[in-house]
Amino acid sequence: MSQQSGIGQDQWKTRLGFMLAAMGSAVGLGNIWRFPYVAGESGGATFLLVYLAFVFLIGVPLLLTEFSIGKAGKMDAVGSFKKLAPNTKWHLTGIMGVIGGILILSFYSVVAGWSIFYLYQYVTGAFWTEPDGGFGAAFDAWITNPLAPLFWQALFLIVTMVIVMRGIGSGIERANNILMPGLAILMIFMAGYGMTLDGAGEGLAFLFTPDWSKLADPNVYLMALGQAFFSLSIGICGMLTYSSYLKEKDKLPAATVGVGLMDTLFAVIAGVMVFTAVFSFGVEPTSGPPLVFIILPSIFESMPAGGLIGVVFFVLLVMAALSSALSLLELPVAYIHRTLGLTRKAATAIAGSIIFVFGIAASLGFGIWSHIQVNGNNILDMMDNLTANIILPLGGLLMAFFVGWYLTRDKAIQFSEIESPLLQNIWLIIIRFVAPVVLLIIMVTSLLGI
Ligand code: VAL
Repeated sequence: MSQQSGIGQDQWKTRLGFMLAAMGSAVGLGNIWRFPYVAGESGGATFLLVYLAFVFLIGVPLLLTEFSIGKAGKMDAVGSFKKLAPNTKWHLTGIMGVIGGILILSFYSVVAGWSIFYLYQYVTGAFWTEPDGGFGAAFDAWITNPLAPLFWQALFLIVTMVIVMRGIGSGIERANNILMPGLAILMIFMAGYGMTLDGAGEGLAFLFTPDWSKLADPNVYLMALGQAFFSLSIGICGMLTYSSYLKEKDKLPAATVGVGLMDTLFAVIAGVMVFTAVFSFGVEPTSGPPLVFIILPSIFESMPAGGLIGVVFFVLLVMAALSSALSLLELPVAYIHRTLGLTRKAATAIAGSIIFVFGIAASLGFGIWSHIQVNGNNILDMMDNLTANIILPLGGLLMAFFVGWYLTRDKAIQFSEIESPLLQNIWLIIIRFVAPVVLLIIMVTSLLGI
């Protein structure tokens, strides 16, 4: 335990441990479940291009901004703002982050629960052959079932809670030390396998040959921005919370770039893995959220040893979901732990229960509450859109203003730990001008429905 960190928080044992945990937070369902279908719906390679531009132009500098606040504040999302800006309203950014984290994990755990159930179906061999009525009907029957998905969702949340209860070094860090290398090996294997399929070239073309006319579609920008924020876990203060557990000597800039690069690499590898399979079996890449639950199982079924491939795929999906869920849960846990003065275990039990209650709504939104819709979006879609397209970019914008404008230039640079004067200036220009302007334009455009 270090006295430098607030409320006797424990710390990452090593810088690598922090990096793996932050990568674990970034790489998740966002890369494997969300990225391929959002890219498929929003223009494939054109989307990828805009996405990459956002990740490196805005995402990575904002990630460093978020890390800087946490490392300097050394407390949870709300406490860090209070410490760095006492008697101001800046801590509301942290509160919004805590709410955002709770909302994301609520729907995230639904999809993670489906993933564990699918894994179970592959392990028992039930999905090695097509179920009666096909994989589409099986998926529909599954998600509309009111009770069974809740069981798997609860199981996922319990595993996440047990790890978080054990703390930073012995819980979250240790779990990510196993999850992340395992995930990397499985994903590289799957993408490599995808490339050997006949017709894989078409999938690669879809992902890597841009259609320039799509650049005129404003929706592509909103979706790419939302995806960049979601994927890098920026704007909800989960990364801020993680960086508050860093030791003073562990520097931020290299870790930030490492996380950005790895997350992007994982998204591209997931894209290769999914689209090579999708195109080699002649199915539509634009089938939306069910892509990995309907299309991929049908493809696995017609592959040699497809059942085993299914096992590997769903193992990796569950691992990715778990490593991200740890950061989403740690965010409210750290806050509740400090403000209510509870033990970590009690704080985790409270946060996990709140999340499960919201999660029930997201799950039932596919079945008995499917009549609750806004603009054709069910409860899960609403939570997803509200967080990815509004709360995350708004959180990012507020953090950019906080570090770029509220803090003095010297403080901002000191907290960022960037050493090169050139990079310091570039980073400041981005967080002061470029990121706010781009974020505002995209958010206003989307709110006005232009
Ligand atoms: N960044 C993660 C993901 O891409 C979570 C934390 C939203 O899935």
